[in-house]
Amino acid sequence: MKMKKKSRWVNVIKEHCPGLEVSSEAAVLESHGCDWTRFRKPAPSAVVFPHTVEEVSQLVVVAAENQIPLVPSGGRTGLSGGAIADAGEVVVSFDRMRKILDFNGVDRTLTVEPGVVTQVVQEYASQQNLYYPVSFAAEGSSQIGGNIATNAGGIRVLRYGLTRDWVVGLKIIDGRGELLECNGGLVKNASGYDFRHLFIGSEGTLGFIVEATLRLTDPPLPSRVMLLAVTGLEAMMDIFQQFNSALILTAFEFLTDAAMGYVRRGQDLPAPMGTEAPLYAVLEFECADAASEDLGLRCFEHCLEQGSVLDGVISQSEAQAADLWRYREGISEAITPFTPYKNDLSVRISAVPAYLHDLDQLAKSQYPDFEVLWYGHIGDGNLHMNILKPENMTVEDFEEACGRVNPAVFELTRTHRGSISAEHGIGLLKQRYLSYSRSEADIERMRGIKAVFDPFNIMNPGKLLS
Ligand code: 2HG
Ligand code: ZN
Repeated sequence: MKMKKKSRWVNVIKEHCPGLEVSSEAAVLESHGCDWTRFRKPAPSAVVFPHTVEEVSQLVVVAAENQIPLVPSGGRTGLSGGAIADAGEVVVSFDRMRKILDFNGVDRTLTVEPGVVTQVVQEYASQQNLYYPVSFAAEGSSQIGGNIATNAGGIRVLRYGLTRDWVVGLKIIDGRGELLECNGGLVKNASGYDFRHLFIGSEGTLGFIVEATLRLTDPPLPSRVMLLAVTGLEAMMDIFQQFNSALILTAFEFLTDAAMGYVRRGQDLPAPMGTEAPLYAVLEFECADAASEDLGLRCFEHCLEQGSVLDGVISQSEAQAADLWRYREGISEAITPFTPYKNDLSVRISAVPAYLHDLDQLAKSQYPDFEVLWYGHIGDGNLHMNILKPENMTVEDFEEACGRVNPAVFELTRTHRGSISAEHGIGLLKQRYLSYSRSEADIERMRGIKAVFDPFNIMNPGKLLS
């Protein structure tokens, strides 16, 4: 794309959207032209900050008429490059659309603009004595529009499901600039195709979310968090089975000893217990009374006797629970300085041991010179495989080296009937591997759906689908 054409785009937008806030400041282009991935250089031609739905619509109409590619931008905490603008696109930031629009105590719903931060939703719900359960490490800066566009998961999916399960209404501006109202907050609505679910997880490729109505639920029961030193993978799955059948688990996560080392060094955390182990589990269970706590301790003792657990700690207060969570939730931030190449893989829960065993063998043979860290939401069958960049290697060479092994990783994932993206999306970085998880016929159907909602191919073009 020639620079002349790109700068014309900005002028066209300025001319036809006179009230729209537009920035071409270098620092803003740099900050808003990418997400948390560090494998592409941000190079948008402008960042626009609409304040209203009408401004978004007007912008898209102008973009459609002039073939201007638009990249939606929320909290930019994504890990697949879904919010990267590296080819002169115009970034559409939702930073100025941060209002909570309505709370309905009878319906137990909260209607918000897309730029509202996830944690603000959680806090608002809790002030109403209700609960928004989607939770993950980036919740302090991620925005609800981005959560919905990527169907964000996190640590409590095991108990509460994904973002998809909490969206009861959406307003969308599609690729023609038209407003779509999806489901309007209804619990039941059997009136045909539910477009809402097409937009959830579409990574901004079909339309932009301009309003969302979220379902809230009862506040959670008190809980306890345990951090367990675990002897191996089979043992990990036994422990999951034990606790899951005796108690109501709200999370079941794992990390390897290497990941433990990085999070401790990166976050300056003390050893959680006197014993070291190849794997650690962080689990959380509902604990309304002494009987549940007893049951939790009995499960722990049983695992200890069986030899699957070597040691463990249990929280006695909310502060201690938060401290234990840091060993799991702090990993991603702690390893960021090592420019990790991320694969976010999933298989059915029952397939985890065989899959992880094969994957680990593959990693050892294919990445002999790289350090590979494992952690993730093992109770959902979701593994985060992070390959750390050696200090003396360029980002380009490192990405290429990881890319050479990807086909084997994804082929193995296909063999185990899993997915190449569990919760981070396809974005820019995983797009060329989509066919490992979706058939050519499926991809063709997706293209057909995109053409319906985005006939001019201006909504986050080049992401998800090529
Ligand atoms: C997590 O579960 C996030 O911590 C980030 O999904 C995963 O760093 C990653 O690969
Ligand atoms: Zn995760």
